[in-house]
Amino acid sequence: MTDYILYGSHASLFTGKARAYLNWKGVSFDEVAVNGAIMKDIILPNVGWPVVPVVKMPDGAIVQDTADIIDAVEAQHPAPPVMPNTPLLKFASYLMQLYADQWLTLPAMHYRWNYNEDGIFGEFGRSIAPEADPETQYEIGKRSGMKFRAMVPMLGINAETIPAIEASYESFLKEFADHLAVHPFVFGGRPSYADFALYGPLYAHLYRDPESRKIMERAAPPVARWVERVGAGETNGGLIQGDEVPPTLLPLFQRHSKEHLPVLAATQALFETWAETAEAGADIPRVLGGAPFEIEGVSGSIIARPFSLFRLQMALDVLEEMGPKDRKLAEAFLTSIGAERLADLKPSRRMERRNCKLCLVAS
Ligand SMILES: N[C@@H](CCC(=O)N[C@@H](CS)C(=O)NCC(=O)O)C(=O)O
Repeated sequence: MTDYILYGSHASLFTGKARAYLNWKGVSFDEVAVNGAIMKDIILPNVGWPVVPVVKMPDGAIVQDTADIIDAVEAQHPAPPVMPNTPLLKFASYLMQLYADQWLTLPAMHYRWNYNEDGIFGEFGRSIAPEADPETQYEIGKRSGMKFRAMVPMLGINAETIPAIEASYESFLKEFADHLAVHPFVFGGRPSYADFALYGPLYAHLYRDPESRKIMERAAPPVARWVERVGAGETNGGLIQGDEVPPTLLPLFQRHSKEHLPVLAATQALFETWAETAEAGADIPRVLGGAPFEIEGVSGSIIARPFSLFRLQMALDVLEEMGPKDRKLAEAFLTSIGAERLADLKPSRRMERRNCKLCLVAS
């Protein structure tokens, strides 16, 4: 009997993140592909909305959200910790997660749906209905996949922005490859929290989808090798000594600040307006209008997602817990990546996850 069950899908970005983490952690788990019956019997009754991944813990508890899954498993198996235990690297890990979960999803969604669509519909169908014939599988997969495909224009991916999204992604790949020439993983000789966060977009959509894979192999083979190392759960080596973000990571963080911070600021403004009249404990809408962005000099508009502010809150909590010496180091780091105003983007009302949903803190 295995201890954990991971309900997810091979093609899913966030399932990839959870799977790679569980593999590395070395816990025993079974992965179960979500079909209609599992959605109806396990996910909807426990989570309340259709989403993957979901993990069943050894005590039967159901956990959703990759960050909550990692926290729950870490609480059971603390060694070795997935999170660096120095304040600045911990802060930078959450910041990398904000980038990976909430912004690198743009190239991930673009390449999947604009380069790999047919293959993905077939794959979704095979996973949901393994017994059906290929044509039926394709139709079933298409029905299920259209929900995700519909996200593409909402993320601001369109004819005008696509060349800029591609240029930014290819630059990101090269910058990450430059880092990997010095360190095998984000913070040294073994994977940690930030690696699993980045693995989400970089594995399922950008490495595993065949057309995306060709681009990664052409532009940045070391990143493809890193994807393989993280997926294999490599545990050799240790994290870097000291509490300094490796200089080779600064270009990645700078890119994130430049592209994503204005979106976070616009999302925060929309959130503040909504929060003025919201009751304590209220469910937070998943989308609150639109936010302008600029990428490689091209303007676009993306749905404003309060969940991004929640991922930011996770990082800012670490910043706020720091003593004066560490805080000074963190502020110097933020200045070096063009994110001096990050702390100002903190919403005035605190958010939490309750019953697998994002809510205002009830107090
Ligand atoms: N914040 C969640 C995101 C999970 C997520 O977006 N999963 C996708 C598949 S990769 C999904 O099921 N989306 C359905 C939806 O968002 O409605 C996590 O980290 O687990």
